[in-house]
Amino acid sequence: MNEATFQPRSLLVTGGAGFIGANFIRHVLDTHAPTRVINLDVLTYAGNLENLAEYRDHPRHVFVKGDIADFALVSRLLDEHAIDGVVHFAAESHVDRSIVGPAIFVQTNVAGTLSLLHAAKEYCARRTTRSDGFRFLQVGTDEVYGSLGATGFFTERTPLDPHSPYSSSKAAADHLVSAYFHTFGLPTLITRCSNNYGPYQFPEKMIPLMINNARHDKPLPVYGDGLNVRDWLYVIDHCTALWGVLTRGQIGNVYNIGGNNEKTNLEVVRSILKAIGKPESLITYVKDRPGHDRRYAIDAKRIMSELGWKPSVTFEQGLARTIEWYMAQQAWLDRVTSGAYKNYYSSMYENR
Ligand code: NAD
Ligand code: TDX
Repeated sequence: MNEATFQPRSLLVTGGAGFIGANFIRHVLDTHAPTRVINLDVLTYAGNLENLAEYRDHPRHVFVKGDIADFALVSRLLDEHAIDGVVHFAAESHVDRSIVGPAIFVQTNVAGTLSLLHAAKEYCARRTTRSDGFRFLQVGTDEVYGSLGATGFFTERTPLDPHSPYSSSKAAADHLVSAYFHTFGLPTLITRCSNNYGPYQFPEKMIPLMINNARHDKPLPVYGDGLNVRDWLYVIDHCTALWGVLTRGQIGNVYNIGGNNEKTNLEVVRSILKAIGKPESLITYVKDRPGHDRRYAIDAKRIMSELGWKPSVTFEQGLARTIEWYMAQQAWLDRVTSGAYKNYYSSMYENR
């Protein structure tokens, strides 16, 4: 691996109460002292501070409930905490929800990202310690590239061709990030990662949903013929890749991140049933997702060769770990599915 070129002292992490953001914050607090984390999250249905329960009083973690589109709040946080890096996870992230209600995806993923970029640009202009460096890392998705046939891979040069309201809003956000780099010189980086799985993922996404249904002997709803392919990456491997890009990536670049773990949805669902000891008769084919992308596959050569990153676990190891985690954390799953998790902020954070 290359030597680190940038060591952030104070990061603004947006969307840190969500799935990947929470895993990233845990990873940074555990392994990257002395970096401090200011966690800005508005706590939509997907934000769950229980994901960071053991870190509530961590001396290097500050949680702020607020919206990325609140320009005044973001500007104040940047100044007050002398932020030298923004890691931008906050988003509406579920494709099915974007089909039912696209407007919030444009509001959060496009307008929210624009507001955040503008606050970062203005902050950089008034900073006195500019020589210390600054990074804005946009956490993007491979879905912006569209859908593949039976062969081929997405490279960083693949033209963007998003198909869902979700991926279109993420593509628009990536373009805005690029515009702020080219037009205003904001030091930006963009990553585009394949499907993540692991602890703390909201059980609307396929893997935790199937685990949760299987443990209750409920039908496992497989869209269409179940032969759509996703390229799965264990969430901790995404986090190590993000840290690598943040600290050693070349400003202005895009980095694809992927695990070379292509699986059909049916293969994944069968593996889950086998691991939990439930019958395949639970598999239920349901109406396909409109505009359902057939196949994603990432060419991650750039991050591997430039930054020396590689995944630490195979899909089989990661899935076994994930299933074990969900089976051991059934109380977490129950509080999410019952909605009780929504009271966590008011009971644990307000009136402290
Ligand atoms: P998630 O839905 O679990 O979490 C999103 C978080 O953002 C939540 O905590 C939510 O409360 C917060 N948020 C939403 N709107 C906000 C706003 N206006 N202001 C502040 N906070 C807000 O999402 P995730 O799966 O953790 O994904 C995180 C990021 O990674 C997203 O940008 C997503 O596009 C990207 N990504 C996800 C995957 C994946 O497989 N999950 C893969 C590649 C990229
Ligand atoms: O009930 C289901 N049945 C099913 O067959 C669900 C929820 C999904 N699926 C299929 C659709 C997809 O082919 O499983 C696959 C994975 O679906 P999701 O978990 O919804 O993920 P996907 O749509 O691929 O998008 C995810 O990966 C890229 C994340 O939600 C995005 O935020 C990320 O950018």
